[in-house]
Amino acid sequence: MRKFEEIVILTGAGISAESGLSTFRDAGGLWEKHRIEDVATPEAFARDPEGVQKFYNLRRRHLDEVAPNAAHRALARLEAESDSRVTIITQNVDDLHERAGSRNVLHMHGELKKARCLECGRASRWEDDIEPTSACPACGAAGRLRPHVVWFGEIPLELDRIDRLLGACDLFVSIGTSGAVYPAAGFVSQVRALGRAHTVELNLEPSAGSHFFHEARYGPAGTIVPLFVEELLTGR
Ligand code: BJW
Repeated sequence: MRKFEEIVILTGAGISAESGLSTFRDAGGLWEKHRIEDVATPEAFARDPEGVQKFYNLRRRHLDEVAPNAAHRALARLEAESDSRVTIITQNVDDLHERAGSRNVLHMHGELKKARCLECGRASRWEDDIEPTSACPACGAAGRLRPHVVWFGEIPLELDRIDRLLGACDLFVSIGTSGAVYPAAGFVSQVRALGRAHTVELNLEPSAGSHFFHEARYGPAGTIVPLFVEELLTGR
């Protein structure tokens, strides 16, 4: 294994599956039980704010019942022990990377444990249910909080930083994502177009963009991610 200086890791729902969080598009996933149009668009929130809050309140509560798995812990170990700069770009709204010890994490689709105020625009830490009368910790406005997540048709977060990271990396690793949702699904081709980074897919099965990667390993993240991290750290 060659030595890398700037490692960028894109993660998706598959990395949290073995912790007990549902993915979206697998059999039994969230989009089998809920229609995207009912829970994951700004129009759904405008039409049925209570139904949408309920969907996210339940998922926020569920976070307290799960724990990081071996894949999250391996990525935290990589950041702590490697000489390379390691950045995780996660599409996940859970906090399992942080709870495993990762520090350099960008949440491009937001965070379940934050609420955003429609009045002042600030995102504040939020542990409990968002109620119809909940007040914004920043400006005090009542009944104006929404989940701090990125719905379909909204612009993902941190895109300028992500663009710079993709341009600078010499290793790009994609873990546990189906490659169905843009712009994240296009990151690997963006990196490949620059021609300087090695690209690796770690997933249960080939993703929609699997042919873009130089290398792929398939299996449960809790098994294949620790092995891959061990290779990176030992150079073997
Ligand atoms: C395992 C495993 C194990 C299982 N181990 N692996 C037509 C063409 C192109 C684009 C568009 C289009 N029409 C519309 C668009 C844009 C749209 C889009 O991409 N739609 C597609 C459906 C086509 N995108 C957007 O709207 C985005 N915004 C946007 O484009 O803005 C415009 C803009 C962009 C850039 C610059 C300027 C302007 C916003 C997308 C927001 C996505 N939001 C969600 C919900 C977030 C909140 C929430 O959690 O509820 O984000 S949708 C959902 O999908 C969630 C996820 O982050 C995202 C990706 O899912 P992910 O993580 O890949 O999960 P799965 O379930 O799909 O896959 C899991 C994988 O894990 C599978 O491969 C399994 O095999 C694997 N796995 N167990 C390892 N143990």
